[in-house]
Amino acid sequence: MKYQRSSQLFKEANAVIPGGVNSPVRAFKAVGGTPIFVKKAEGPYLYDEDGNRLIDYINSWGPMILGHAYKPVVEAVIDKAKKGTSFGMPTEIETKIAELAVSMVPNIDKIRFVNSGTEACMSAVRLARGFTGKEKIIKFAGCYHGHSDSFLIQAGSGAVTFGSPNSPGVTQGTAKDTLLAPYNNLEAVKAIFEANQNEIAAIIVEPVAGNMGCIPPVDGFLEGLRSLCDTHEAVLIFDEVMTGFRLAKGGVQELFGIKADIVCFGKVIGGGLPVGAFAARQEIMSHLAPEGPVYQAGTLSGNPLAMAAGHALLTALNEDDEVYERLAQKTAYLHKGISKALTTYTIKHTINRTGSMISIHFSDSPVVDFATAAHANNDRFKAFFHGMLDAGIYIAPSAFESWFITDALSYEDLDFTIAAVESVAKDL
Ligand code: KE4
Repeated sequence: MKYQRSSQLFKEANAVIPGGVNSPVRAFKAVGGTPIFVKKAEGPYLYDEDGNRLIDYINSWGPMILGHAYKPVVEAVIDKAKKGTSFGMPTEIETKIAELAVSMVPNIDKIRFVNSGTEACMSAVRLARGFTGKEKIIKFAGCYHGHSDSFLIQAGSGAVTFGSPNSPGVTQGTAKDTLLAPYNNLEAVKAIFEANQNEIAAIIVEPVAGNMGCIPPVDGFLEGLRSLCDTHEAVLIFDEVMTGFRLAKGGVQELFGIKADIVCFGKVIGGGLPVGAFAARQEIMSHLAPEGPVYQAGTLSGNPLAMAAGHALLTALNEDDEVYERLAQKTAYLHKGISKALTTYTIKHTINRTGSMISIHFSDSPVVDFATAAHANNDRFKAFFHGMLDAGIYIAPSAFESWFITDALSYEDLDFTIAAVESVAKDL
């Protein structure tokens, strides 16, 4: 059997870890089958415990933008580890990566490092509430900002509605302060502001969504959110955990020329180690402890190994003026090839793409929000996922995820992938 060792390891894991995984999406629940256990990875390739080589289009959900085991990152971590792994005291490397991040991203004066994207987004909302003195937040159905209670809120239907918890353990008290709108729907956001005059502390948004598949903002959407926040004195939080340092040096703020008030980071900023961060202009960050009253803390925040990994990766991205164009061109090439292959077999599909984020939806209508993403033929996606896996290609184990392209991919890898799509498409 092709995944015998992974199956055995999954059985052992299930005996001591809930669902056998430390993050649910890894369990393949959305696509069925046994999750793949990775033995090692290098460049664009994963090597699983059964000796299969897979071309990786997830790249740890974004961080591996220059490939797995990227030498400068590995060497930086080894070098740091020899000098101790954690002190709970300030170190110079934290300032170095902070200075670099602030130099790369517009509209931020200061940055606070934490240990995950969840922590970054959770802390950003608390800071926005502390800064504005208001309590409610607006998020978008289908956008994911981590597993903090305020974010695990699912509307009933797509229109403006009070949130209701979509996870046990989230209280009604929490849910009432999270209001939902459909992504790309400015009218719904306007209605929420009208119905909650002077109560909205912030909008938190994935400025290019990646948790419903990849969904770009429609023209005017981000500009409209900016204008509504200015009118209603609310904070605009860009959750750039996925897009930060991936879509451009300065992320979506640079790509679309829109100013956020607070920006959240994760994934790439840590070079594959546990790092999240949130950043803003001094007027807002001065409210954060110990400078200000909004409390936030973390034993391993600014961990020297994680900072060294992130600093090495951001340095490489910052010094290469062509990397983002190369990534965008490779993703466009993949898009064209996959679409041609699927069209050959008249497979209804739509492909969304921004920079090095891309997703395939088996739907003949545009995918612009959660409802249209959910409308796609996701049974067909399951068959596609397993066909690609058997062909040696690892794509997102869910239709509600984006793929993440790494610059380590060669055009031969892309052609191999396109050929695999063609071979799988004929049986879809
Ligand atoms: P983490 O806490 O998982 O580091 O980050 C949460 C988060 C926040 N914001 C955005 C836009 C995110 O995409 C994420 C996490 N992304 C998922 C992938 N869709 C992580 C994978 C997982 O949950 O295992």
